[in-house]
Amino acid sequence: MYFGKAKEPHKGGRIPPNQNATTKFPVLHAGNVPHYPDLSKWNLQLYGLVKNPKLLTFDDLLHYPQSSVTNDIHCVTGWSRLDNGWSGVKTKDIVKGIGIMPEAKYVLLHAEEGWTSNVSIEDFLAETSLLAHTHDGERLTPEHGYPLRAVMPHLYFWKSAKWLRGIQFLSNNHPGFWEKNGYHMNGDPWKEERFSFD
Ligand SMILES: Nc1nc2c(c(=O)[nH]1)N[C@H]1C(S)=C(S)[C@@H](COP(=O)(O)O)O[C@H]1N2
Ligand SMILES: [Mo]
Repeated sequence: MYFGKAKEPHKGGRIPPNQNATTKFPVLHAGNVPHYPDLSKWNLQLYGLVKNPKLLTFDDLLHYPQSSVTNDIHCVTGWSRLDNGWSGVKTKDIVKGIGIMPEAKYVLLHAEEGWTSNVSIEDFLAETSLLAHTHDGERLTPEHGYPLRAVMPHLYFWKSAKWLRGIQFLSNNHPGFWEKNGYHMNGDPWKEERFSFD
């Protein structure tokens, strides 16, 4: 349920209920924008319920298969941005060789400053889920998550952690930053899973 606006019919089937398309790219986050003048200080940790934990540098990441996808993003505050071009590494490619254990059912994404978001392992490994370094042909700007962000377009955009630093595989569903503050554990925009009471 969403109290902000009257219900509208889906527009052309691409805009989830009670969302409005914008051509702008709003910037939304809690906390500060990190800056990396030197990418050698950045790394990405894959850990938790995996047989082979990994610590990847940005250069390692560029040696994985690179994918480009176009998709629509839907922010829980009501804006949707259509036709975003993203490039990076698909989540299903980044997990190759880490040996995810069968008990791993959830993923907690860790960003700078301790910010987190939680998703099911199916949502994390969805065909459309990407770890992106590029948006519409340009490297991410600091505000939009440089050097690496998650993009899971089938969920509200708050799940898509900017400034990603860790991917933790867990047996239980740990609420992330917004989820602890009343946002939905799943966050499917087509079902309007905005708040935990929806
Ligand atoms: N690390 C981090 N990632 C985050 C957030 C945040 O506060 N911190 N906010 C989320 C929210 S609520 C949204 S809508 C999108 C916004 O991404 P954008 O600023 O690139 O549009 O980032 C998501 N990722
Ligand atoms: Mo958001």
